[in-house]
Amino acid sequence: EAEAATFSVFGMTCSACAGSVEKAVKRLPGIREAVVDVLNNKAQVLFYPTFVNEETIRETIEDVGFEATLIE
Ligand code: 9UX
Repeated sequence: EAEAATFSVFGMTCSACAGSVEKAVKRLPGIREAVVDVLNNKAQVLFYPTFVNEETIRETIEDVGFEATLIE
């Protein structure tokens, strides 16, 4: 079953920033959906914990160049 995770993402200043975060997260195995909201500095991800976990997703967002914190 898919699990949901929400991250705060800081440093995104335009919608293309959000697009690059979504693209990077969706490229990971085990991602069902990723939605990034530049206005609210949030990323919501549905994932399958057999294949990926919150920390891997968080690090992937940081690798794109933004500061990410798991909030729920
Ligand atoms: Mo927009 Mo984001 O020009 O790294 S893509 S600021």
